[in-house]
Amino acid sequence: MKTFKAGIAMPLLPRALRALKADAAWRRCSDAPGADRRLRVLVDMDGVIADFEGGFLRKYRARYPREPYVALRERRGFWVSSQYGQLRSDLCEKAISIWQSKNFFLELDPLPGGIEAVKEMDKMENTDVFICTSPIKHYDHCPYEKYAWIEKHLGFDFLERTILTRDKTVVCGDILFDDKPDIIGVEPKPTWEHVLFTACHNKHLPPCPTRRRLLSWADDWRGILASKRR
Ligand code: UMP
Ligand code: MG
Repeated sequence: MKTFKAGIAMPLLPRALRALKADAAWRRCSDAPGADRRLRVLVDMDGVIADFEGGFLRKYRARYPREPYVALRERRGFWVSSQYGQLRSDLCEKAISIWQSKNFFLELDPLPGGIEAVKEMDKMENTDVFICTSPIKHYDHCPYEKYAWIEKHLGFDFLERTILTRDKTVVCGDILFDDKPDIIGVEPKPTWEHVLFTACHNKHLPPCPTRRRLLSWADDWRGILASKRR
C-alpha cells in the first residue's frame, strides 16, 4: 500500500477542493433547477474593472505631448484607434503603440468599486465568478500583464478563474458584464445575457429595450444577479 508524507498530500487538498467547486459549476451548465442551481458571472476586465481609457489617455499624452488627443467626454465608439485615426490618420498607429508597450496593462488603475464588487460576488453562495477578457494579438506583454494585474488586485487564487479569449461567445455563463456594445463571435446564441457596462465610449448610445445596463459598480449589480436566480 502506498503511504504519503504529509508534505506531499497537503498540496493535493486545495486541488481537490477546487475540483469539487468545478464539478458544482458544471452542474449549473446542465441547467439544474432548484436551490443548487449555480450562477456563473463573467466579468470583463478593460473598461469594467480596469481603467483602460484613463490609462491610455494618460500615457498617450505623456508620450505625445504635442499631438492632438480625444478627451474622455469626447470619446465615441469602442475602438480608440479608429477615433484617433479619424482625428489624423497617423494617430491610429500612435494610439496602438501605447497599449502595445510594456507595463501598459499592468499599470492600469482599477475602476471604482470593481475589485470590491468582484470579491463580494465571489463570496456569494451558489455563484462562480470568472474574469473574461480579450488580450491584444501583439502578445509580448499583454497576456502576462493581465494575469499579473489579476493576481495583484484580486489575488493568486483568481487566476483559476481567469479566461483570456478573443471570442467570448464560446464561453458559457449566465451574465457577462462588458463595456463593448457588440460582442460577436462564432457562437450566434451565447448562453450569457450581456449587461452593458457604461463607459465613456458607450454612454451616448441610445437605450436598447432588450439590453440592460450597469451604469457603474455603484449601480444595482446585486439586483441583476438576483434577477438571474429567479
Ligand atoms: N483594444 C484594441 N483597440 C482599441 C481599443 C481596445 O485593440 O482601439 C483592445 C484592448 C483590449 C481589448 O485588450 O481591446 C478589449 O478587451 P475587452 O475589454 O473587450 O475584453
Ligand atoms: Mg472591455
